[in-house]
Amino acid sequence: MSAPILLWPPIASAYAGRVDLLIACFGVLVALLSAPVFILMAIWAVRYRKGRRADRTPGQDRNVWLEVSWSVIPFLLIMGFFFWSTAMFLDARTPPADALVINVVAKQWMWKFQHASGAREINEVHVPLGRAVRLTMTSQDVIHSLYVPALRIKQDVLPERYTQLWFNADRPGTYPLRCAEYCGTDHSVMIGRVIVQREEDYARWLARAGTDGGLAGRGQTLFHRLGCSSCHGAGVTERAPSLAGIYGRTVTLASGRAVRVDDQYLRDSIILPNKDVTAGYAPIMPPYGGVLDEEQVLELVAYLKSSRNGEPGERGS
Ligand code: HEC
Ligand SMILES: [Cu+2]
Repeated sequence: MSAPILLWPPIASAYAGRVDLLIACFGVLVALLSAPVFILMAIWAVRYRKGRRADRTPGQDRNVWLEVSWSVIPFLLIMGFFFWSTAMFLDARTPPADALVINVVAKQWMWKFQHASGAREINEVHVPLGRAVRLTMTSQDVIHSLYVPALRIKQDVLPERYTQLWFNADRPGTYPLRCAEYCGTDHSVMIGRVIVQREEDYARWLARAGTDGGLAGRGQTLFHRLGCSSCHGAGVTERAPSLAGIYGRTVTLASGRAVRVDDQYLRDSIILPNKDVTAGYAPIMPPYGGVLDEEQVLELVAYLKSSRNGEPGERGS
């Protein structure tokens, strides 16, 4: 798959337009601040060149206000850009609470996507038009970086960690997605597509893509198959803490530290249970790092999150 090199990628979200505006304005500012320096340098280099009989007596007059102004005005302009870009940065880091979550697992050399419905895709991700979408991303091997030029978003995808991106595409179409972190031999073909569809087309696609038990459903199956339920089953709290409604709760660790349970905490609890042992329990949980791939871990996490109102181990056990 090869696409022509675009100097100005298409704009597929309001955020992308704001990024372009910021860059264009910053470009103009830098040009305005540096142009006088280079123009005067050129003029004076010619005027005072060797052999030219020019008046070389040092100037006597000093204009304090002129000197103050050329320090203060650029400073204020730059601070303006600082606040402008910081506001955009914070916005880009804060997905709306109701965003549609799609999981991403990167590996040499492909992109895997998991939808909450259970639908799975490789190197292609369908998203609805005009809805906030949050990507929870991790890598199965080395560091990758998910980059969608048309949305002006890019974020490193790291092993052992969940990173996030969010966007709200407002123009239907198919947009390239690339890996922006050199990740080995076939890095250059680690290319995918973001397919932005109108709500009804998206719904049709989702129905056709199937659910395969649903993401949380697959997590539930794993929960039983791996024996998690034998320790964390409903009503059993002597051996292991209850996992019902654990997401978003604050847990006290044996070290005395209190942590809020998020995706990363759940992941670490499964892969490296002895890293953060819950207060009041013996560290008897076996590590599942070697047993599970990242997609399965995400399924388990989805299950534990979905059990906000239910009891993990209760349903279907
Ligand atoms: C042999 C019993 C046992 C099995 C099997 C087991 N766990 Fe645990 N689990 C524990 C114990 C004990 C703790 C608390 C101590 C700790 O944090 O290591 C715990 C802690 C946790 C926590 C953190 C809970 C908190 O309150 O902080 C999560 C999440 C978790 N387990 C998920 C799982 C999942 C998912 C599986 C299956 C893949 C599983 N466990 C299998 C015993 C078990
Ligand atoms: Cu890569």
